[in-house]
Amino acid sequence: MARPTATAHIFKSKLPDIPLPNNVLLHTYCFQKLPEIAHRPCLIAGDRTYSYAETHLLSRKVAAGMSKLGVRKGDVVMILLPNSPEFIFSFMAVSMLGAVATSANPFYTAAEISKYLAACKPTLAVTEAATVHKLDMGWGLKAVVTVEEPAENCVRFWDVAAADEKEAPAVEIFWEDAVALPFSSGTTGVAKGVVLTHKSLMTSVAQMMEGENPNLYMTEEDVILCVLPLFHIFAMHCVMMCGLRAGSAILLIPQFEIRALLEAIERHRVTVAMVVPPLIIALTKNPALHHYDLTSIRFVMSGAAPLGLQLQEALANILPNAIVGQGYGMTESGPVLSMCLGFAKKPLPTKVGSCGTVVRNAELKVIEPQTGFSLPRNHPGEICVRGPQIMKGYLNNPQATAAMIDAHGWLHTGDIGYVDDDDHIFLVERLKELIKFKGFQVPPAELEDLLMSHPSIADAAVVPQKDDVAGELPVAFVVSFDLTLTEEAVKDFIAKQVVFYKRLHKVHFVHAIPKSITGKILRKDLVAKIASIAER
Ligand code: 4UV
Repeated sequence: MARPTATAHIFKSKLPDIPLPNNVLLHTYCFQKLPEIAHRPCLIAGDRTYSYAETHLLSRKVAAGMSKLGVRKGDVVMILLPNSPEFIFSFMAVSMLGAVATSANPFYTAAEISKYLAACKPTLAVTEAATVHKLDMGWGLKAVVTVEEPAENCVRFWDVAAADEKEAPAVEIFWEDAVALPFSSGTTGVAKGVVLTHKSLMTSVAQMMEGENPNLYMTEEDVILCVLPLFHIFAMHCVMMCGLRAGSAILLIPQFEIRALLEAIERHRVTVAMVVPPLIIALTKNPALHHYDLTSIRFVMSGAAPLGLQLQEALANILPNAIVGQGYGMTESGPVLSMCLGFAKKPLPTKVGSCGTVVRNAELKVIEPQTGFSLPRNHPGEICVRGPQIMKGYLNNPQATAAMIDAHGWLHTGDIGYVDDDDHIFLVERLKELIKFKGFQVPPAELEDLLMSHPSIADAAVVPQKDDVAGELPVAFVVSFDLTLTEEAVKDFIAKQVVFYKRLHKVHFVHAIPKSITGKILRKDLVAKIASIAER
């Protein structure tokens, strides 16, 4: 094999670059086909279907109503909802107001939500009555909107949505203005607000949907499954934004229950499914699968976590008429880095295990982590991406932004992968700290901070342990001089403070945490230790 040199090896999509729309705001772009599709189904939620005309009108009404509640250009609105029409109306309304939508898991604990509130100080929150008690009003919330009957001192969503759409203020919004603020821990540290602008998100949708041969071909005939949470960038982008742009119907599933899901797929003749690998495991292992007609599905896109070869093949066998492929995304990269070309209008050959090729109108390189040299084909290294779609930066954190996006505009993903002779991208491992439980982010630094706040814990490190179902599980190594401290007590201490998927699976008591001379936790050593324990 050729030795890496200082030459820049830059990889592009197999699809040609195309002129992308310029200066179009995200909501305008998503609803641009409205005149042609006004009466087509847009959102399906239980027995209620909203047409495109209704969805657009309700988004405008909610914008007018939010403005009456004091939301101004640049303000942050927190959406803390399960998958629902109200999530989408709120998001689009915020975009129309030139405000910024931040979203988080409604199952988060009050302490987790408070961290987000403290970081971005939203003006308004839209949530469920059962979640209101988790909102600390001390961070400057002017009002809380609830989707059902209002909790005390809250406003009813449908009263907000009753506003006269003509009263929504005319605001001057620029392409470079922020529109979404999802949180991500990136390559290191705790979760940070990721500033995504109209430009980044509109471009990212356009990279999927534009051109003679769109990379992600979906039309108004499609019914897209929305079972992944809209508060995470994958569904927010690929289902909500791309789905609206395509004029497809979006089938909203608020919570995962396998039989109800299968029934919904059959009943609504779902054609496109965006999923994460654990969901594929749940589907393929469930004997009930064979009682449902799933033949309407024409493609399944897996993302957010590695999809094993056997699993991909198992699903392909169950759905012989469907293309099963992967998308590779990251909140900070705006979000899509690469996409399976089997989803294109005129599909190109795909390879099992590949995440497709880099999106069009963008560049990708693979670098040697130690030297930063760009590597040729077939050499694994850190994947970097550059293009108009990547984030503007982390909210109020220039240092973390500079660590992620270098002076030449390359975003360093912290993922190790390579590009093969046919431009296909294969991910090999994760260089960064991040743990992914069923595609959900579990930032080790957050759990380490919590562990260190325990009076009997002197030092701690959290690393991933491989798991067939969840992908990875968080496991802690703890130094404690209190010999009475038990594994259960440490687990309980964390469980009380975090959402279910951040709970510790195992706690190992050790004499010291291995660290480099600069004090960095030697995570690879701990991961190796877990593997050796598992082998015993
Ligand atoms: O920041 P985040 O939580 O973001 C995501 C976003 C996923 C996608 C996937 C396809 C899309 O089309 C899309 O819009 C969004 O998960 O986590 C980013 C990290 O998740 C891992 C990788 O380590 C990223 O840096 N990851 C994401 N996709 C894959 C993956 C994949 N297909 N295979 C393996 N790991």
